[in-house]
Amino acid sequence: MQSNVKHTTFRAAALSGILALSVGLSACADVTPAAMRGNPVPAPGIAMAIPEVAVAEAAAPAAAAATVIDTLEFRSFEMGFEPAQVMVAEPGRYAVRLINDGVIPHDIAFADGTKLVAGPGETVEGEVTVPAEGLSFICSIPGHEQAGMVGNLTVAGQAAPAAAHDGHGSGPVDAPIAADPNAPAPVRYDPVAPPLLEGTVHDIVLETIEKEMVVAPGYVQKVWTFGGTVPGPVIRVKVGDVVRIHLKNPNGSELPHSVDFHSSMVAHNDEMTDIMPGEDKVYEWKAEYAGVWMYHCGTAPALHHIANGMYGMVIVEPAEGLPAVDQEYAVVQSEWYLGPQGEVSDLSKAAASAPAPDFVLFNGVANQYKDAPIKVATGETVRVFVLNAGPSVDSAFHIVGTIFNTVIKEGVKLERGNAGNWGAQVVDLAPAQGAIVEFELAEDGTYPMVTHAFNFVGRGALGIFQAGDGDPKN
Ligand SMILES: [Cu+2]
Repeated sequence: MQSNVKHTTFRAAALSGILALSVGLSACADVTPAAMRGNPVPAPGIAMAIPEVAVAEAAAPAAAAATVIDTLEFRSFEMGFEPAQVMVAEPGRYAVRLINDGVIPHDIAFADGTKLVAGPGETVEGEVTVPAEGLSFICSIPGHEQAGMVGNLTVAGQAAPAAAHDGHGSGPVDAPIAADPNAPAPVRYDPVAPPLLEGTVHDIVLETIEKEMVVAPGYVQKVWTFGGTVPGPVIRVKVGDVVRIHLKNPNGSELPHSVDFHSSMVAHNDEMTDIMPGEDKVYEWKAEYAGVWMYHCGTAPALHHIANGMYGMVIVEPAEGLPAVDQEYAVVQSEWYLGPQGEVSDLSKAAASAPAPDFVLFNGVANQYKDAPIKVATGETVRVFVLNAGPSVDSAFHIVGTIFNTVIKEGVKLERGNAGNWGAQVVDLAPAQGAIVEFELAEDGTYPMVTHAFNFVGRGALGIFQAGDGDPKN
């Protein structure tokens, strides 16, 4: 265990500043710890500006200010605190300094409700009272606790506080989440693939929208999206096109976001960097290779931003285009790891080494094409662009009752009419892989679309293609 914080130079240089700050804080009407919300470090002399009456009121608490025992300094980063385990000599009032070395906002939220929030590169100060039994702390920004931003303050000679951290964030969920009978009906994601964008240079606005979504009948989650839907919009271009993505993170978002287009060749630390709420940036790329590609948010923890809805499909056709077919659909397989109703998905579930998603699904909503089948005419040619967005589970994409006569998976092609007349039953897609499959439905009836990993079929990975009226008997 690490002993106390490194405060030597800080203390020598800034003790008087801390004391002044303590007086300033005490002068506020509400001095409860919960009222502290990351007070920026005051400029020198700011305490002198406090009105006289406030100073007078602060006379009694000034004694409390004198009892500040020491200064505890924490650095936050993606994703942790340094130090994370701190032992203090005695219970009592401590000054707290949070230095955010990270590139995204963090906070330090103590179990008693005290919280300091620091933007990237920012330093904030406050105070906390450490009881004899110690205090645990986390970063309360969604996902950060589960990603490792946890720590403990202990008092010398006392047992460590319980690891559980009540009342903060959305900790691990052990009990199954119950369906809410009053949840609205899910919104169906249109599976029809969009047409090729016209022209050769495309300006596309992509907004990172945080919102509530019904992810399965009875289950509402606070999801993060591109463009307000999960998956985000399908972007369809051809080899040689230039795509300029205008990524916007609206004011009012809770989190920074970013985007990573697998269809592009750009430096990770250039186009894919985070943008804060209220910011925007342009991510320009040239479509050099044909394929079915993933795009996703890469902001740390990327697992959480993907698991919470930030992914979509790019179709890059060859320059000469794809042969015409009668129907085209776009299907994205992914997983939901439910958090409590109305909250974000549970990162600790998603991060399990053997992930057990609550739902595996096509186009964001469990069972939506079982409940409202995709209707085609018997015998017509059907093309499906398939992407496995994961984040972590493989797809064994299969349509019961037909055979794929064409599969183009990650640049490898099985083509209708090949010598030998080879066909395919399943296209195997690891997370982030994409494919094109083509088939026909031989007679009127229903043809279930599944991942042939059948443990997931009962968890939402079931859709129906309906040929004709769906009844083979008439
Ligand atoms: Cu994001």
